[in-house]
Amino acid sequence: MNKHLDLGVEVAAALAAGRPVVALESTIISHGMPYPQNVETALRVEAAVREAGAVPATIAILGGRLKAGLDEGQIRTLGIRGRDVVKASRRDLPRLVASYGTEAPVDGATTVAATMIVAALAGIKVFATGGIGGVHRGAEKSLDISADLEELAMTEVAVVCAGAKSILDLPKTLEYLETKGVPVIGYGTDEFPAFYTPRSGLRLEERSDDPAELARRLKAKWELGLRGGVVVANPVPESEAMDPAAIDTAIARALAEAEAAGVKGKEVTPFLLAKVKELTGGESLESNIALVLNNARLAARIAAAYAKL
Ligand code: PSU
Ligand code: MN
Repeated sequence: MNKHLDLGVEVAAALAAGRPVVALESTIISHGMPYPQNVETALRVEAAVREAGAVPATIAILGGRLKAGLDEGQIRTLGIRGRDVVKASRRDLPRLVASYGTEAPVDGATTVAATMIVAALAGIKVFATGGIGGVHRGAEKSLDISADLEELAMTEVAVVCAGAKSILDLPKTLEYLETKGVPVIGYGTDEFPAFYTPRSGLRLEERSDDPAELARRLKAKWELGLRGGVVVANPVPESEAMDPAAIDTAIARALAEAEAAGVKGKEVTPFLLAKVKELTGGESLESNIALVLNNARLAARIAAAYAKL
């Protein structure tokens, strides 16, 4: 066990007994959704993981300690503080951890990249979220590429997501993952899903329709000594999907506003997420919540199958 990491009681017991555990990220709580829906969703996602037979481990950094497994009060606090909590990716972990025991210990909400790191330290193999970061549109000029992609290249955790939002350049994101040798497996689909919509028009080479078979692919990858993660791309249920034209319009406007406001670095993604939400009203939030729940249930089934191998 890493000296900087605390496991929740239930998480520790499940891991020790080889029972299934699903990691959950916290940037989606603090920076990805507004209060109070962020807290409600985080708690519903934990309940969905439990109903599907696994133990949820929401991951964050509290007072400079890495945490895998939060209680309701801790989740609530992250949701209420929102964007005042540090958005913590790989590069932020040393600074936050070093703040432990000082007069000003720092809290951080973990991105996909940082959640993967903490999950790997804890021995958790399956992680559910909404969407991963990726190559941003205009990356040929800005070089804005999420640290999530490099993490997927390095860290042995499977990330169940609904693809990525088209605030990103989805073809370039898939090219990057191919270069880095990261399998991208469509769950019940031959296409990469585009978060709010089940289809992007981009074909995937891998598909699986069965959580047990998917778990065997994870096992095979890691038994081969191939480092890095796997993307499990689980499309939003058709009944909860958005109208592609409406979401495209909102995204185009959000991107133009980000450009005009000169938003840079780690602020880009939270800015775009907030704008898209503003421009689409409650509808995008509804489908966001539905797809995260859908991913949590699939992740629990994969984790349960993996635990039996
Ligand atoms: N995409 C979403 N919702 C999110 C995020 C991305 O649809 O909440 C968050 C995740 O935590 C992801 C992070 O890891 O944003 C990526 O940020 P960046 O692009 O700065 O790497
Ligand atoms: Mn970025």
